[in-house]
Amino acid sequence: MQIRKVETILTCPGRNYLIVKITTEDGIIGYGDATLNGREMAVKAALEEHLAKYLIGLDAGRITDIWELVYRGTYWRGGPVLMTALAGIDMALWDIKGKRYQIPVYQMLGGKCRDRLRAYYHVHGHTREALAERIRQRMADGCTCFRYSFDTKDSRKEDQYFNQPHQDISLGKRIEVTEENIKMPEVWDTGEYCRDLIAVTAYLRDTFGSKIDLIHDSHERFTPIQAAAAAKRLEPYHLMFLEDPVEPVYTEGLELIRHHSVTPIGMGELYNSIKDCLIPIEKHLIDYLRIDISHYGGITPSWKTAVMAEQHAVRIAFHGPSDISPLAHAALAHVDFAIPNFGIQEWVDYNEELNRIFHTDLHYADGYITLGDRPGLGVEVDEEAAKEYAYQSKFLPVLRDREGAVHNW
Ligand code: CS2
Ligand code: MG
Repeated sequence: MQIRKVETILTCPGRNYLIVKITTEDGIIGYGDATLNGREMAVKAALEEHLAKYLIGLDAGRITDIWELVYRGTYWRGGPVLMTALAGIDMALWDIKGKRYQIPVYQMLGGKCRDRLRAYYHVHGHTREALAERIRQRMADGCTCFRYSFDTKDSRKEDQYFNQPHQDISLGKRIEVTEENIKMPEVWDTGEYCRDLIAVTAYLRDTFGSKIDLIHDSHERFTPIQAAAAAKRLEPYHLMFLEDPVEPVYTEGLELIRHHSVTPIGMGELYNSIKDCLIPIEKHLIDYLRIDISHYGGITPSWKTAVMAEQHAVRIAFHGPSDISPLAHAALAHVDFAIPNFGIQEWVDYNEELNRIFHTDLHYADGYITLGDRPGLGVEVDEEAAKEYAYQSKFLPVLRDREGAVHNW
């Protein structure tokens, strides 16, 4: 099982995805996801120019050893670009091992702990009524948990809103940032947003009672004391969790939130290594860990972290947005199925183009995800179809406050 080739495939079936393809001497092909939204070229170069050559000739079965080699053996370590490159390699190696022994990855992690995964979708409404309507539509498909967002009314100006900046493209709300509009930042006011957050949440709870679970993603926009105040005021509406209330650097800020409130906290899509989440997990500062399997170095460290989190009653709710590929969704689902402390899974619909490229073994129906028993990650990649969708240069949005200063989005 010597590694013969390490290649990348960049494709844009709506959004950009970077795939790692590893081929062994005996002809086994493994695929992994190395997509980092808005930084695809940096990861591609890291893989092709800097990491691939270390791997040629190594035994593909030595996954942990290769992980260590890439992570610290080559000196520069950590950060989203390198950890995403490493994740692509790691997933491809697990895929190869599964194909070699003809078993799914979850079997290598101890087998399934559950028959299906509960999933949640993003729902966005310009107004609270539109949001409730969107939830009703999704409820008709069986979904019972929602990550809700809304646009915030500017109380100082008639008919003006602070638009939610990070909308999922599938909702048709996302403002694509291209070279043409890259200099046009969106404006944000956290005070106004927080006021609406409490009111909208109260409205949703009042409208739906306990029929649904609610998650709100504040996307690191609060300072620790703002987050503590929001979490306290949200208590009566019993969220499943308040996501990313503060930036990951404010670990002590999480203590402040805990001190004031029992609203459960979810954190993690910006964590890149086990060191980032060690203190939040061990000190019980978070309830749901939301690491992104593609930005955290892949299956190997995500599974180890999940085992550690289990010892501290922290549940896993992997980051699973539309800006990572179905290969990443497959990888995280194999881990989700194999761990006792699975919490919930963020989920998205795939468009037709994606379905042409990625033939996955995951199926969503009635609010739950099931996984078949194909070997490895269980995803067949149609490389010819991938070639039809050329890379498109796209950028991440920028938020500024009313005075023009940069604000977290
Ligand atoms: C969001 C993401 O899904 C989520 O929880 O925070 O959509 C996030 O904005 C993107 O992954 C950024 O690329
Ligand atoms: Mg998030």
